[in-house]
Formats: sequence, C-alpha cells, structure tokens
Amino acid sequence: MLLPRSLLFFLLVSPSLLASAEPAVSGAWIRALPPTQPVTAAYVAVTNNGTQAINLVGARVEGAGRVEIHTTLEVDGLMRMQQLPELPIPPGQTVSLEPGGSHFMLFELEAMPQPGESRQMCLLFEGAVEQCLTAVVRKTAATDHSHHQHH
Ligand SMILES: [Cu+2]
Repeated sequence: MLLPRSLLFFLLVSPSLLASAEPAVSGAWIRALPPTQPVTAAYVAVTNNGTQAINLVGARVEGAGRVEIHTTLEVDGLMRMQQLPELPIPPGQTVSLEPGGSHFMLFELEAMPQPGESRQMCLLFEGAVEQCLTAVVRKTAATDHSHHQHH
C-alpha cells in the first residue's frame, strides 16, 4: 500500500511538531520551615524539549507575595545565595532547581506552608510563556542528592 504524499509528509514532520518549544515542568515542591521563618525555598525540574535555549525569568507561587530565582555559591567556604535575573535552560536538557543549587526564594508569605499542603506554582519564561503545576509541601527532598552533587 502506498501512502498519499501528503500523509507521508505529515508523518515525517510530526515528530518535530510534537517537540515544541514549550518547556516541561515537574517535581515541584516547597520546603516547610518552622512557622517563625519569614521566607522559604521552592524547587522544580524544567526540561527544554525544543531546539533553542529558554530563559526562566521568574515564578508565581500561591501564598507568596514575591518570588526570586536564586543560585547558591560558595564564597570563602561559606554558602551564599545570589539572585539571578534569569536562568537559561539549554535545548534538550533538564535543569533542576534543588537544595544546594538554584531555587526559588519565596518572600512575603501569607503563612509558612505546612507539610502535606500543596500550592499552585507557575513558572514564567521569556516570551510570556507560563507553565503551571502543583507543588507539594515537604520538610525535605524526597530523595536527598545534595551530598553527592557535582560542582
Ligand atoms: Cu535563596
């Protein structure tokens, strides 16, 4: 059986259409700290299935008045956090915001999130692209890789 030329063309191009520039987000969680703490951190993994770099430029998290992108740097043996205006996600790669590395810092909390709760999280990318997912609240990472992390 011969396929019509138009259908064959569709079959050939469809994989690239499916691999759109939309970033995929997964595994979002927020760290529950003692209620006396004014700020906390949130983590997520971002996968760029496209062929061009995507810039993560911010996020909105339910119950937080302000969210910043932070990275963690070691300066003179001390771990310090620094704000990033944007975080590039290279094409074909997954960038994980995780303890000990980059993270979202949540400011102006209505209340400290409690373990077992969940919050809506929307990641903002350059070009007004937004990806939302549900972030669960936990005290620690499900699997703590922080002690064998690459630097
Ligand atoms: Cu921070």
